[in-house]
Amino acid sequence: MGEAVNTLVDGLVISDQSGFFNVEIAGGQVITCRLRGRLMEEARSSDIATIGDRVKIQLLDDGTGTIEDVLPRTSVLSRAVRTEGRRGEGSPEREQVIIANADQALFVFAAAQPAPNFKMLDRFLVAGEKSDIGRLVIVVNKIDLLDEQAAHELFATYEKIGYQVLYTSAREKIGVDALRDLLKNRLSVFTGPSGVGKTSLLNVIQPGLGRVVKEVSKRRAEGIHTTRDSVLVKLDMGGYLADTPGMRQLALWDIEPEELDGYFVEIAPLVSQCRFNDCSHFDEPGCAVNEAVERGEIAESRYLSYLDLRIELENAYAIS
Ligand SMILES: Nc1nc2c(ncn2[C@@H]2O[C@H](COP(=O)(O)OP(=O)(O)OP(=O)(O)O)[C@@H](O)[C@H]2O)c(=O)[nH]1
Ligand SMILES: [Mg+2]
Ligand SMILES: [Zn+2]
Repeated sequence: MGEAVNTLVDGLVISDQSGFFNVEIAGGQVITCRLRGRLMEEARSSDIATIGDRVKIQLLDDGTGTIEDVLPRTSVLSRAVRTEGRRGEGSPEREQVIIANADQALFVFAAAQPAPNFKMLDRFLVAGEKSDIGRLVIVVNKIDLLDEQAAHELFATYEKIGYQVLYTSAREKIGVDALRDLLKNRLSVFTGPSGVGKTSLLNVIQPGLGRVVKEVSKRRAEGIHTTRDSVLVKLDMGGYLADTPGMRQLALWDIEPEELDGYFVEIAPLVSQCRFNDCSHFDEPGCAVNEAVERGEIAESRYLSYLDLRIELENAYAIS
C-alpha cells in the first residue's frame, strides 16, 4: 500500500473484478482501486460501486487508489441474485447492479439462434422501467438469419406499445449507423441473453477492441457465455457502452407485487379505470386490464408475462 496523496479525484468506474475497480479519471488515465474499508462492509449486501458509478478516489503514490466515496446514482439497472453465503445468515438474495447511471439501456435479442425469449424480454423491460433509465431500446440482432418481414412481425407487439426496436446484423453490418447515432455521447449498456451478439455488435461499432466472441454451440442454441465480466468501453465517437455477460435468468429486484402493473407501459394507463383500486388484474370484476386484453388491445403474451411475474413476486414476498 502506498502513501496517500491528500486530494480526492473524480472518476468513473469502467470495470469491476473481484474487489478491484478500474477507474477512469480526467485525461483518460485508468487507476486500479480498492474500496475503502467502510464501503467494503456495505458491499456485502449490494454492489456499492460498479460500472457506471461516479466516484471520488484517493490517489496513492504507488499508482493505485482507493474509492472514498460513491456519488448518488441517477439510474440503477439491477437484478436479484442468490447469495452464496452460509445458510441462515443474512438474506438469500442480494442486488446485483448491471449498470449505474446509464442514460440508455439496449436489450439485445437475436431474431434467431437463439430464438427470442419474449418472457425474458418482458423481464428486462420491467427492470428497465424500474431503473429510472431515460431510454429503453430493443435491439434485434442477427436479422441476416431471418427475412425482414418475419423479424418485424416477431417484435411488432413491442413497436406498438411504443418501444424503439432496432434491427441489426453484426455479421452483415446492418443497422450499424442507426446504432452509432443512438450511442453517441451517451452512457449505454448492452444486456440480454447469451449468444445474441452483444460483443459482436460492440466490435463492429468500435473496431480494434478485439473483444472475444464464440460460436453458439449447435447442440444447445442458448450459447456458452463468452463474455464473463462487464466492462464499460469508451467510444471513440463519444460516449460509453457497457458490454455485459449474457444472462440466463433475470430475477426482479426490489419490486413489490402491487407496483408491477406500473412497469408494463400499456397496462399502467388503465389501472386507474379498474373498479377496485387494489385490483390485481387477475379476475376481479370491472378490471379495465382484463377488458383490454379481451378486446385485443393488450397482447395476450404481455398480459401472461404480467401474471407470471406477479405470481413470482407474491411468492417471493410471502417468504421474505
Ligand atoms: N448470423 C449472425 N451471427 C452473429 C451475429 N452477431 C453475432 N453472431 C454470432 O453469434 C455468436 C455469439 O456472439 P457474441 O457476440 O459472442 O454474443 P454475446 O451476446 O456477446 O454472448 P455472451 O458474451 O455469451 O453474452 C458468435 O458466433 C457470433 O459470430 C449476426 O448479426 N448474425
Ligand atoms: Mg459477449
Ligand atoms: Zn384490473
